[in-house]
Amino acid sequence: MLGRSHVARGMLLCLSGLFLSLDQEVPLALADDRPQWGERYTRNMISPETGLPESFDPKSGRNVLWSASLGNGAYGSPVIANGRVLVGANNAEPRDPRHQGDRAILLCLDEATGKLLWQLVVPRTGGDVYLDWPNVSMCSPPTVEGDRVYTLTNRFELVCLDLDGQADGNDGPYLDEGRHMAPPGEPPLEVTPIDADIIWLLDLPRDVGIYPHDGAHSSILLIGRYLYLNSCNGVDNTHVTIRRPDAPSLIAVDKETGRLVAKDGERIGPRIFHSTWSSPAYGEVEGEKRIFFCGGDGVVYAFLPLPDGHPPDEVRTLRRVWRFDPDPTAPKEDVHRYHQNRRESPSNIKSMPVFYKGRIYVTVGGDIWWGKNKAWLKCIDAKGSGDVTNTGLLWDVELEKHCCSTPSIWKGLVFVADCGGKLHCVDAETGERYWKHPVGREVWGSTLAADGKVFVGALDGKFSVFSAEREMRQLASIELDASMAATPVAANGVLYVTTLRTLYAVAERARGPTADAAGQAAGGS
Ligand SMILES: [Ca+2]
Repeated sequence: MLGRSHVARGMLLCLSGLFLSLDQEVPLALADDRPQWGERYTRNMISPETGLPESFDPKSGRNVLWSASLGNGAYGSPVIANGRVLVGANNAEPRDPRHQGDRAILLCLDEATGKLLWQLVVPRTGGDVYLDWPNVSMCSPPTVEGDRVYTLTNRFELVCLDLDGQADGNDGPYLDEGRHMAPPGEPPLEVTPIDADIIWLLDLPRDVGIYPHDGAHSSILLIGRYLYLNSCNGVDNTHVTIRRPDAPSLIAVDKETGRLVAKDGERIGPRIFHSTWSSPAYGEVEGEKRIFFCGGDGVVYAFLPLPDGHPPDEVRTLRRVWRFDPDPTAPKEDVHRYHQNRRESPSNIKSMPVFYKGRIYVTVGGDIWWGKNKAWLKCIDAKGSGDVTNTGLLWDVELEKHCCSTPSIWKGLVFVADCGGKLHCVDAETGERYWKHPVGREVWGSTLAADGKVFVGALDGKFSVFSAEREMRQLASIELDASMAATPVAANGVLYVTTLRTLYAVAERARGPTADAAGQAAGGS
């Protein structure tokens, strides 16, 4: 790993023209890939990368290594592994003339240059927009292990892809890529080296029996042989009916075969207020392994992971260890009666739980579209068993208004943004609030804490950088070309900033091409 990172880093630094001075300043052991969303297992939105810039300027190219056009609807965060950057895009500017019209796309770019290597192009489901939003990018940040990429497409297909794409041939068992990338009713397309290579595919609506709602969004947790993911089961387009109340909310799939091997038995379905958006985390509590999962009912659950070794023959039920209801006085029955009620409603959880020093940090509150405004950051004891609603809460802090953000816990401080456009700094031990500060109109992504800084992008296109300290100190505020709904990501000494239109690779003292030139290199022709 270090050797490859060293090579990738060397290439990047050569491009920046500063390989000597930076190499001396930055310990190589800290530069590494970021092969999933958030820190591995814990989901903490931090990074050990160093030497990240305080600011950058897309117009002059200052501190911009390269940038890539993502179309005009990019909501997903990038992942970086084995010299590639994987990021969602749409087809507003077709990269392959065979694909015209609306598609959800996953781009695989070269880490050093941002040039396109291959793309997964997926036609829309069509019909009901609540099953697959028009013009929205592929939203799920993939999880990469070795040369395998695991992700959820806009059609709620769990796929395993070859990181090398079709360049080294079409690996099976799945060999129907030509049909997969053609819209329904149209003949299969020829598979070319620029196309993704699907290894296997599990269709969650067809094979697992879910009825999804809104954009497919899952960041897969990979532990040993098993993929754990939220199912995206939710309401239908009436917003008051759950069509598949018995469908699972959390599933486990064999990464080798794509076979469903386990699902939860909590029957969360009838209590899902909107959809199942939160991806699971993992941690060990006093030597006991736990998967932490937030259901669409706004409840935090701890499950036992499957034992290591050969996958079970049957589909098992995941054993629940505890449940914690972070909003116990909110409505629990007939929850859809509270649809559009901005004062009284169930809470839901639109972010990931973060495991840190034996505790779970989670943001919870009213639904951003249809529920009450109230929202909190809550800190829960990760130990215990049974219903720990009355015993598990360590502290909570009220946020401004709704929250979609996963916290960053950095040197004893929690940083979290909210939909009221505020960034909060809270003591991780006690919950004491040190400061809050406006960062834009509304934040849908999460913060990144790294290199002593906190980075956050807002829906109004404002990108802010703060010092990760108890005292509020803003280092930069940058106006970008479009809204930001993704989370800043750092890997191999580079900061990645994603707007709805552009992915910027940002590195200290880099002097790359301007956004327009790089966008053509990555996405044009
Ligand atoms: Ca291949």
